[in-house]
Amino acid sequence: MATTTRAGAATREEYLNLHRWMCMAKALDDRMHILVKQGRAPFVGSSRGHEGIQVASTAAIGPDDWLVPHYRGLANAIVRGLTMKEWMLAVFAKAGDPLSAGRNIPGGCYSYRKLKIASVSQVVASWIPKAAGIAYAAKLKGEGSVTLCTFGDGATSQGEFHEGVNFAAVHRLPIVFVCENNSYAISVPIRLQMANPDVADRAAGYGIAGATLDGTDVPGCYAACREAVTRARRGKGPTLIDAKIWRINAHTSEDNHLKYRTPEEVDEAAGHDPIARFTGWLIERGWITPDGAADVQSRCDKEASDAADWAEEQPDPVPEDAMKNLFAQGGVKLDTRSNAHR
Ligand SMILES: Cc1ncc(C[n+]2csc(CCOP(=O)(O)OP(=O)(O)O)c2C)c(N)n1
Repeated sequence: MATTTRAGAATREEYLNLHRWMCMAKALDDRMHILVKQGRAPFVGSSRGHEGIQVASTAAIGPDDWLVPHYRGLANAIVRGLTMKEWMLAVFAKAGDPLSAGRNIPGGCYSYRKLKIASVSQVVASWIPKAAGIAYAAKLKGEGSVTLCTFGDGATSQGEFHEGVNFAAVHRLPIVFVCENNSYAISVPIRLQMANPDVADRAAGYGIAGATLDGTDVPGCYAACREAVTRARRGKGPTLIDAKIWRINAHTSEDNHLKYRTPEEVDEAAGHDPIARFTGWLIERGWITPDGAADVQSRCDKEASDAADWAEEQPDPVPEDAMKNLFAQGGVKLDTRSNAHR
């Protein structure tokens, strides 16, 4: 995890880590698209275009903090320590998949206790009140941890968004909400989703801090997220961040976005690739060369391809395990006395 040298600024080495994590996410994303076309994998919910805000926000929290990301959060999980092999075990629904033991569509629904990643769900916005609950528990227990909760612009139209953010605001919870605003909810453009496209404007209504960011600007996002995490950790309550980004691919591999986006718009989105922008920023500072950056990407591409070939050969779950890990085993003892948590 990155640590700051001064407020909001990371070191060269830490920025190079952010770059490598973004390249890892792109490599896995590209490889999954190939696997789907080859009929070897079922599905991709692409994170292309989201990588900048995802690595910046996740690097801003520490290993003891909680991550509650949305289903598009591949780069978030990579920053926490998810390996390419682990991800590919999930893509091929193998028995050793640490995310859902082969139970769910890739990246769609999972948790990973070891990496403190909780409650990824396909049910849009359902994880927002749960993230507030995790932050509430941390506050009651005096753990000192911060929760990072991410979601898309479409999720902000759900009741759960209001319930989760309002609860967090009232209880001044240590939580950072990040809207990865790609301006689409599948085919529904933002103008049909909300009359004010600036989600962070709603922060004032909840009495919390808000920030609107260019989500393709990695250093800017990192600085703003560090500030929000520091605010949360100091007991100053939640921040609602609106990071504007471009969805480079279709909603998922099941979606044909040319039914509702023009080819020109799709080209324009590709021109807002956060990896290209951040690579340019690193090159300008002399922190990486163009060849060095290309080398990082091609190494990641090879690792993703090798991870896929390896994962495909791993054992499938056995039928007898079909119900395993779906329900609590052996009963859970709850202490229901009021204030028992204190
Ligand atoms: C409660 C619920 N309603 C509808 C859906 C179908 N659905 C899946 S993803 C999605 C769009 C969500 O858009 P957004 O929150 O902006 O995130 P994005 O996928 O663009 O990152 C919808 C409507 C769902 N999964 N859950």
